[in-house]
Amino acid sequence: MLSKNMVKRLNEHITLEFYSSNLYLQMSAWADLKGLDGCHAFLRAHAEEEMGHMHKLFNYVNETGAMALIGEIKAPPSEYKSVGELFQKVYEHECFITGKINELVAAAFKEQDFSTFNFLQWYVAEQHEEEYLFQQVLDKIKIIGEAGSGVFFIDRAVGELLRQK
Ligand code: OFO
Repeated sequence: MLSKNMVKRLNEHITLEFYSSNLYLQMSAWADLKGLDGCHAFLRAHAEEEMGHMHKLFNYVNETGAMALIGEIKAPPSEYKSVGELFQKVYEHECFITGKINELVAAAFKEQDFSTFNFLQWYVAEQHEEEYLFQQVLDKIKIIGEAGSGVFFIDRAVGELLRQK
């Protein structure tokens, strides 16, 4: 049985994971429009992953006798100056999500809700992987550079990262 406070916090996070999925789906449309097939596929796949994160939380809340609630989800931005700016925003968003997961973990620990504490460990590990993944993308963008045909090679490198997953 979850406390009211924990249900509220977990439900807020369900909405955030939904937003993450919409954010990357919207970004994939931007990439598609720019002819960046690798980035499009990568972001599209990541949007699906985020939906998985949302479902996992959604099920957990329901399994513990509370009701999962989807809150209001704001529209994600749709304009980016460059592929570099887009992935910088992705990285910043993932760091923000990591902070939110850390807050949840701290709250579960404080309440001695060890079931939720244990459940959240999956998200802790996942955030580590995601920050690493998007740091890799930013590194590649920095190395290749966006000038000239750089964007073509960045797109190829991002598509390759998806194949390695
Ligand atoms: Fe990108 O990990 Fe969920 O939000």
